Amino acid sequence: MNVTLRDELYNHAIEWVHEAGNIIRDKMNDPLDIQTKSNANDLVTKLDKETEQFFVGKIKKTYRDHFVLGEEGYGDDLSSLAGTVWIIDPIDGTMNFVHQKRNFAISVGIYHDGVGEIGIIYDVMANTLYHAKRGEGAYKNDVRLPALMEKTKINEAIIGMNHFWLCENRFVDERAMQQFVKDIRGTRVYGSAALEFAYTAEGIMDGYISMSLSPWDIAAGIVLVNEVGGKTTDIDGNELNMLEKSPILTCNSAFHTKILDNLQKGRK
Ligand code: 2AM
Ligand code: CA
Repeated sequence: MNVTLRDELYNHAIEWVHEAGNIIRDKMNDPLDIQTKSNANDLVTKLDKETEQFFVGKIKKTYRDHFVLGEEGYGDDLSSLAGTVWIIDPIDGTMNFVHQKRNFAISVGIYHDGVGEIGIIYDVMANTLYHAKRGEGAYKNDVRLPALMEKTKINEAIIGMNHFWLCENRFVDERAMQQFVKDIRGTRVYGSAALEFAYTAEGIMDGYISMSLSPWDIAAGIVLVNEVGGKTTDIDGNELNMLEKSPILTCNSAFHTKILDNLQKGRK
């Protein structure tokens, strides 16, 4: 992708993310009109939908030939990542948004011919912007994030994961995962995949695993994690298909094989 165009997209994306953040903060105490999607705990509100519509409106007006892949379905129905595709989660961590009014993020990944060029994750209530351009490093606000440290000791690792890994599940033997939790230093559950990717890029967690994430949950995060030398794959170590849901692992590259080995131990 042409560097001048990429810089322009980056500036527009950051401007729109801040505008959307202002709208969310202004309206979040109005009635949210909460509905459910795939199950009773998969929430969506009026503001998720309005925020996605805001982005689709801005993008389609400014870049007629760009595509949008968005969680709430106001974008395009894509069967390929050819061209420039904005992959957007208007509110990542909707349950946190509804119940806690914090710990949710706007996630915008911009891909060109399938390559992640720009990643932006905005923690709306903390007013913290994680942002990256491929090959130019990742930033938290104005501070460049250092490359992730070469770590070796899994017993010093903090891994983001939720309790579903420890209950009976269709991916791995829960007893193998219970042992994994004992072997590492600690686990964390933040409830926003985008923020968990951002924290992994920041190096305050060493990795994050999730059983089923969609492209909009991870598109921006992948670019951030790549820029600090981290690695993102599915839980078999395969490259992700960015048009499908996948079980995912993102982490400090030093731990990639070790975490995969643990996931494989009781693989069903
Ligand atoms: P969301 O808030 O945009 O739906 C919660 O652990 C994380 O998983 C959030 O990033 C959430 O994104 C994502 N997620 C993906 N699919 C989900 C589902 N079916 N139900 C709840 N959270 C889901
Ligand atoms: Ca969402």
